Amino acid sequence: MSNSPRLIACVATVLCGIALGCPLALAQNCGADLAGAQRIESPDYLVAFRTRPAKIAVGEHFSVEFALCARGSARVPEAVAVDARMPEHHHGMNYKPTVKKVADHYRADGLMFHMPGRWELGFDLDAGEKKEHLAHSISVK
Ligand SMILES: [Cu+2]
Repeated sequence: MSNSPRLIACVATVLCGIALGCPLALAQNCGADLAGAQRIESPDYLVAFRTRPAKIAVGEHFSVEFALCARGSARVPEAVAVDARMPEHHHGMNYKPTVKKVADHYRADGLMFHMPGRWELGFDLDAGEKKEHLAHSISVK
């Protein structure tokens, strides 16, 4: 891994949290190492993600690589879960993805869209008292 200033800033931000008032200039660079990532933004958080493979096939497992960044004085989430559902059909996936930290981003493995249609890929951020759900719509044929 390189010792880029961005990585150091990222690690420092995670380590020091909100109490020390670390500079969170991070949001602009969120997911900079994930080429082609899409962004989901809320006032407090930003998720930059890409799927692997990029084109999701119905009935085949895929992964999601993502970076999670806090904006302003928002507290860095302690935990994040990834899930997906079909809002129109009122059901989720048949599999529960696992999330692990990989270098300065995360990777969720074991997702599968088992039917065609519109899915909502969701990220559940848990920053203690504050919980937030960020979602992105993905249609598969
Ligand atoms: Cu469905």
